[in-house]
Amino acid sequence: MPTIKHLPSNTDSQIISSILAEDGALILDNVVSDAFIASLREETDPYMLGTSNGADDFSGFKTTRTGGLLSRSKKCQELITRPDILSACETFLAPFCEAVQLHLTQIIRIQPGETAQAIHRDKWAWGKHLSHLEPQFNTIWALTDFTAENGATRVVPGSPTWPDNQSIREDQITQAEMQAGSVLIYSGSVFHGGGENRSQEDRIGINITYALGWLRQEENQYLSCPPALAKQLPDTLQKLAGYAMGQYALGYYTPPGAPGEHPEVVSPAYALGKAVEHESMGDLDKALSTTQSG
Ligand SMILES: O=C(O)CCC(=O)C(=O)O
Repeated sequence: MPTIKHLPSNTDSQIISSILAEDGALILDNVVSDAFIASLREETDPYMLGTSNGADDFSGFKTTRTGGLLSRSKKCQELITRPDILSACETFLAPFCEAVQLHLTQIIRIQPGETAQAIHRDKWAWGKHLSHLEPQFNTIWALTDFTAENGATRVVPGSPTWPDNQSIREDQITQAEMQAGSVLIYSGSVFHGGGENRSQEDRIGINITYALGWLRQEENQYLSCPPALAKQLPDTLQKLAGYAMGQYALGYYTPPGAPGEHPEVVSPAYALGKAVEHESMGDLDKALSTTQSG
């Protein structure tokens, strides 16, 4: 039976990055406290409990998925911007981008009687066009213990470089068993899926994922967290959500209005009331030096 490495919460980002490249997944044990989880659940349980089950096999007929956590939960905001996680994420994705972004936030509650989800790669969200690169850095924070019985994530360690059409045998799959407060970190390339819940309790995790800054986000952050809400967020979160240029010329917009009322070509930061350089599409020097050196 393959295994997932368990590492201490203070593991260096370089080590996380290299294990992730090879194994596709690892667990950091006991990163957040019971008190942290209790506060997070106080903020998010009302939304989770008001969420209907999935409408198809992949989403899970006995699974609820609750998003929009960027604006709904301050504790979730803390998880998103943890310096240790962001540093590991940036190290891992650095070969493929100049900036990372928030990809999705989702509380996944797998309820008793749920069957195992199909094994898949998360990067298939973009179709099968990205087989040559690593677009994603993913986390699932355990809000309850994750056990083999209650549906701990099924993972195929060592699978990031396998072909997309690889058939997966049961003996190549293990489960991310971990205590509440631990986090499963996994790549967009590793084969994995939600587990079957044979227990009498819910398995609850909070899935926070990041992606290359030049890709489309799975959860549309501009709609889940529109400017009126994004204005209230700290700067780091605004940028991660996408209220910043992705790189030169990437993501600018033209504010609607009367002729001459607004500058013509601006960073999304303008929508938050921030002063931006007039008709600037970002840092051209940086873009050119990246192109030349790349
Ligand atoms: O909840 C889990 O353990 C994994 C879920 C998953 O892989 C997915 O929904 O894509």
